[in-house]
Amino acid sequence: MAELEDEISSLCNEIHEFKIGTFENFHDAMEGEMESCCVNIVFFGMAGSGKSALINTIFQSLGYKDMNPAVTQTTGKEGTKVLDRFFLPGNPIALIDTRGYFSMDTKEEGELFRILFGIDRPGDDLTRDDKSALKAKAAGQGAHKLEKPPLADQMHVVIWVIKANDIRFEMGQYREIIKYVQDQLREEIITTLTVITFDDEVQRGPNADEKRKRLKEAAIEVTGSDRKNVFMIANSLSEKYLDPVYKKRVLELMKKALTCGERSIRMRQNKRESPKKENRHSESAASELKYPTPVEHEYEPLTDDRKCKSLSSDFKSPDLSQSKRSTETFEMELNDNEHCLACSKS
Ligand SMILES: Nc1nc2c(ncn2[C@@H]2O[C@H](COP(=O)(O)OP(=O)(O)OP(=O)(O)O)[C@@H](O)[C@H]2O)c(=O)[nH]1
Ligand SMILES: [Mg+2]
Repeated sequence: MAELEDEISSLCNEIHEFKIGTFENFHDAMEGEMESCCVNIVFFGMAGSGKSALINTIFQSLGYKDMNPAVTQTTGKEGTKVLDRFFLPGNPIALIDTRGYFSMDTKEEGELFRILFGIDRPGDDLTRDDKSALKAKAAGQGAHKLEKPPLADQMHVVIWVIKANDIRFEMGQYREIIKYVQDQLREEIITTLTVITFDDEVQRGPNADEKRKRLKEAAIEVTGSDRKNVFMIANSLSEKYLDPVYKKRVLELMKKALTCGERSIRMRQNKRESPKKENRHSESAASELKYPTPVEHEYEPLTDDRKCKSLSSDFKSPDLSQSKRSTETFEMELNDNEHCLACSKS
């Protein structure tokens, strides 16, 4: 127990001390690009899967006992309807809460990509009406068609939240729902971490360990997350108590999100066609300045731990197949035992 407490305290300290550049060197950053840049961690998932509760659990795990910033369904409200952003006090870390999905139709998918690329801004209404249908139609199916704001305003890591006892998940329907999104995230070099919530209910049911194993396997297949990027937790429903085992997992999730987020920023900077060409500023200036869309899809989704070669013959998206592909080899320095972040499977 004392060992667990030590691990928790050490993880907590590491996160509290996090500054941009803790895990990566941003050699290819444009002048001014990293100033006031946060690691943007976005939470996606089906409605009611526990995204907002997870944000509150993260605050609790980091010792902010009196903070429950995200609106959960238990507060008598319907759930998240506005794109919300919560900063961890004193850290360049932003947690972005989104509205839950129901079917991942074109409206919902379009909304997901607009959030991912910083086109929908914190505070924006996420009502899915005719206006959002028009926006989705205008972009078409394919996020690469959207003009993107500066990288600092885009999302850098995705946490996909799945409710353990969601029947659609158990029946394998999620696979269809998020396949296209998963391909796009990989293409954009954005790692997906998966959190399976409601572990307390799994624990109470029969054959809990067996069920956990099955759920984990299914999650790996559905979200494309690496095995070590799947976390099973029970959210903290009372402000007072969170099981230390879950607390440690939540802190490990956060540390992983920060390393993945920083690496996504570095790799996306590295793959830009003309880095350092011009100053890029963050959010405040973003509304006034128009930057050329960074050249995306230069390289195929990365597939190997140490070398990521381009030119995929089996990449399915018709739109992407028309985009320019480089024949160069894209090499990355990875630490031992680490996987290329863009690779979802080891
Ligand atoms: N037992 C249990 N309940 C949970 C857990 N996580 C969330 N809940 C409850 O499930 C309900 C939905 O949680 P939210 O966090 O509001 O879900 P959401 O994904 O943000 O929902 P939307 O914003 O509508 O998409 C709330 O009543 C939470 O208290 C969990 O791990 N275990
Ligand atoms: Mg919510």
